[in-house]
Amino acid sequence: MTILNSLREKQSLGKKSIAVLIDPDKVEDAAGLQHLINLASENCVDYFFVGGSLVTTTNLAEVVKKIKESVSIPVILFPGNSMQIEPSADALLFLSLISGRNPELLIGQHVISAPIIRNTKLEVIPTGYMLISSGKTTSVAYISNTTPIPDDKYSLAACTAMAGEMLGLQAIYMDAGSGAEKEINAKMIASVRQVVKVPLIVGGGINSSSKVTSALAAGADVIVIGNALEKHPDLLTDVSEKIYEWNQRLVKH
Ligand code: 1GP
Repeated sequence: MTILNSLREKQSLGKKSIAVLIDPDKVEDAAGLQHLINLASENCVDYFFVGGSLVTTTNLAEVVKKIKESVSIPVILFPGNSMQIEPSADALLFLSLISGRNPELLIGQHVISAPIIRNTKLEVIPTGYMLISSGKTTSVAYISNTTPIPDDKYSLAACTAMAGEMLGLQAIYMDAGSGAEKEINAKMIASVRQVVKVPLIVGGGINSSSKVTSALAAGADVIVIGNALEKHPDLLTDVSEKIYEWNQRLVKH
């Protein structure tokens, strides 16, 4: 089954997933990476997202290789630009930054990367990428040269997601940006959830299990957590417990 179909199936059952984001730039050493991979496996993480808005190192392939050698958790590329394509991953979020008005990130980079992707076996997941303001300027907002949607403009976010879905995008990723001061608020997530049927991925600044619960209740299907694990890898246990509890509740009812 494709990753997208598995996401759809889980969504239809109300089951939630967790994705661990690894930014190749922030991998300090092989031991730290291995620890995180092992921890993810022990805690039944569903996906690895690999990428970053500015990847300055050349270890993307090594990071993917290390994950693939160690565990069977699917690796999904989360590319900041067309240079971050690694054929040995399983899938690629083909992101169109629909919250912004930078043509390069709406379609330009896609034109450049399409023929390269065509020559790989990567599963392409067309994804509407929406940046939501989180207080301070994040790397992704700066690098993408776009203005995130203000975090109280609920209908703006809803209409953006709706348009993305009408354009045929198969998932929506709402992101406050890595290490965001404020995670995306529940009302904002719910506003988007109410108007689209595609799987909803939510990330940025999620650094506690209570924030996970709030995002799940608001309608997120996949929770992405990256930055917080760099300092506190053990947080993953709390977070995955929340997801497990949520999914168990479905089994009981
Ligand atoms: C960033 O959504 C991801 O693009 C994850 O954010 O690193 O803050 O967890 P964090």
